[in-house]
Amino acid sequence: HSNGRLRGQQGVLSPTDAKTDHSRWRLRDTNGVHTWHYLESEEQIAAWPQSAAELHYLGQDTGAPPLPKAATPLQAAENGIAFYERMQLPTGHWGAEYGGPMFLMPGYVITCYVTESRFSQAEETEMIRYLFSVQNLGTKNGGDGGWGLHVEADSSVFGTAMNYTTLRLLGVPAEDPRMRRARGCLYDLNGALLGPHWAKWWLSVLGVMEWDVVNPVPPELWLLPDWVPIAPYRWCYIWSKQWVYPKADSDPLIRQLRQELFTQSHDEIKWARYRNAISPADNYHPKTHLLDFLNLILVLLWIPFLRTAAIARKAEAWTWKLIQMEDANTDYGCLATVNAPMNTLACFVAEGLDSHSFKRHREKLHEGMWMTGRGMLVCGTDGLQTWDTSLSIQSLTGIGLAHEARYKSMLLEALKFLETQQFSEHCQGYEASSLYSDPPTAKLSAQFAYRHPRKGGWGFSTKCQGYIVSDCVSEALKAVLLLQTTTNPKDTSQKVFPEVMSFERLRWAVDIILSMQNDTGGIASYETRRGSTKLEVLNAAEVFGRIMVEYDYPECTTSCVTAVHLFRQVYPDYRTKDIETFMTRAVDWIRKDQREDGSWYGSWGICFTYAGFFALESLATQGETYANSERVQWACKFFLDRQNADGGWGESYKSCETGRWCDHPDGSQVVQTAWVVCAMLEAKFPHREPLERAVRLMMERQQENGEWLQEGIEGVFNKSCMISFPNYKFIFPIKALGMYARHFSDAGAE
Ligand code: LAN
Repeated sequence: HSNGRLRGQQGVLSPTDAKTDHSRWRLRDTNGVHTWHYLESEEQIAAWPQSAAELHYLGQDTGAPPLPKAATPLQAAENGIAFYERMQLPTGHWGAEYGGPMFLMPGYVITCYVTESRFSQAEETEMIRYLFSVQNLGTKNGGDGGWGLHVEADSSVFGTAMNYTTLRLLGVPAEDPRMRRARGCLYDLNGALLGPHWAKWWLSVLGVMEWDVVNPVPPELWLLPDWVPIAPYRWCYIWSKQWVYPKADSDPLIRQLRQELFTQSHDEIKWARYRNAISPADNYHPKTHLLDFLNLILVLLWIPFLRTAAIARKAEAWTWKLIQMEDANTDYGCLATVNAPMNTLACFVAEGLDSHSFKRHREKLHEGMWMTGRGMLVCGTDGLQTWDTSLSIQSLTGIGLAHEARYKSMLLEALKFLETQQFSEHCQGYEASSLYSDPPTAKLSAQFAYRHPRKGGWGFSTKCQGYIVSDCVSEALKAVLLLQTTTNPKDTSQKVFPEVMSFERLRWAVDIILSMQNDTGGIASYETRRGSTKLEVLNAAEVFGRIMVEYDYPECTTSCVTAVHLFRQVYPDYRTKDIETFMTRAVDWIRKDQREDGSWYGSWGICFTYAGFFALESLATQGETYANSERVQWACKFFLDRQNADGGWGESYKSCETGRWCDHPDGSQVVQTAWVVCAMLEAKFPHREPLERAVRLMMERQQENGEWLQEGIEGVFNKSCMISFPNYKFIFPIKALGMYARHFSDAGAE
């Protein structure tokens, strides 16, 4: 029941679909690294009881007791915490189903199919259930039988061809009525030949298409000088080898897929003619003529005449080296579940089934999988542990409850978790190199796979994953600082939490943050911007926009601004001048990024409600609020003009695609309502009435046990792909209710 209200997300599960026994699934938490296990024996089951968090992830009743009905916003926040606290995992953090993108499981399943390393029976059964549960059938997205780029999207060739193939590889017969519907949808879209680059790449690996259909991704690009960091090297490696599943021609299933995925006869397809063919449903970001032209040169001139075997070998060797560096720096987990199966395949091709690299990859793929009541899915990353934990801590400190004895053990565990997740080393070899300086500065070097310094930072999921992100560093730093400075209100000389992290380690984090500012003043996500945005003319992805270089984001910029702002209050003497300059330039950038209608465009949450909340927090650090700033008034007006009659806000993911506000088809959303309330409170908006109505909505939607139910999807990346943040429905309403109570005094919002 917990995941009960999944608006618009339900497909059609047939009662005859195989299902595992959900009472046997367990989540192992090894210092934050997550793996799901299906217990086979009764002894195992008896020895390892299912926790409330596991029941929650599986969409079942968690046994959380009904609570006294909240009469005031603060009581509602406390009820929310009471429920959320039960979801904390053994090592002190929070976890969640991190689904949304519909192109990740295909990479996993194709890789395991062609390397003949299968999933367990239980996993396969549940992966099939998941894909059917999100198929566009019934009332979902017109019910045409396909899949889109992400769970809430309309059907596309990419989604449909890839997930259809995945289900077939997992053993679903072509005659299943839902598969027939899916084929019908694919044929209406004119078949798999009109898929984007990515679909063509994976289907060529599988041997269902031929490599001629794939626009070239030659690894030679990586032999160019370092200042052109342009190509995705893992694809290059496999492309260069033109590797194909060796049994493709003899495998009956592959031969069937060759008939099922196309509207014309497979043998007669002239593959090279379809290199640039793409369905309008998939073409979010058309390629430029320049890129088409360059591809033509590669195909007509470079590959047949100029690319000697020696060049190819040299380029392959270098891209292989880059793959190995990525593996070493992420313990074979890779940046995300999108490149993890590609690196897995590369290691298989280069080193074989019995190599350490392949075996370790195969294990690590597991960490990206997540079990739900609707089946098993592949997450966007190996989780969101550090990010959600930092935000969760702040929702409590932000509302003045962190000193209370009843929350002490929860918060102390969370603090200790963050301590274990800070990077204590840069990428391999970095510190020993001449590039290293203290404090670190952003330097680009092929020697370190172009990685930014990372010592002192935090990542999004775990330290194991190996990448820092500007805002993950910042939010974690804030969480640690806020807890370590929490005092007993009756005796402010008394600290509530021990000093788990020393000044030394906190200053490393600040050093990292300061190294991430761009010349614009703004801050990007993983690194500083390393090339001109004009490189977008070479964007070959078709399904994504704004991906060739890093961009400045109001969200990341704000996280960094608020982190150094807080740090400066606690340690006023460290790099005082640098911090001052950093903040001034960053907030100036935020001001410039405001649009004419008073809003900010969000890149990581949907959309204007998310970014506006961050931007107003940045301005608040400079004392810029409703009382003294036209720009802030303007931002508040943008929100007030869009408040629904029921007091809430609801914004559709179409806002991200179109760059214009689009109402959510299901009306107000608890999470977005909470973002706006936080935003307006940061702005010190003086009128109570509109916020009171919003608060009432959040209170009405709260369940008896303190929980909020899942509504529409919350997050986004690359403009077109949505991704879920299930804990936001706890983190932000709790924060908003508590902030409201602090600001306006906690009189009942009846
Ligand atoms: C994420 C998810 C979290 C997100 C926030 C922390 C919310 C953001 O503020 C900074 C960027 C970050 C960390 C982020 C970056 C890119 C990620 C890791 C993802 C969107 C999740 C998946 C994505 C990863 C690169 C896979 C992308 C797939 C492609 C097709 C490129």
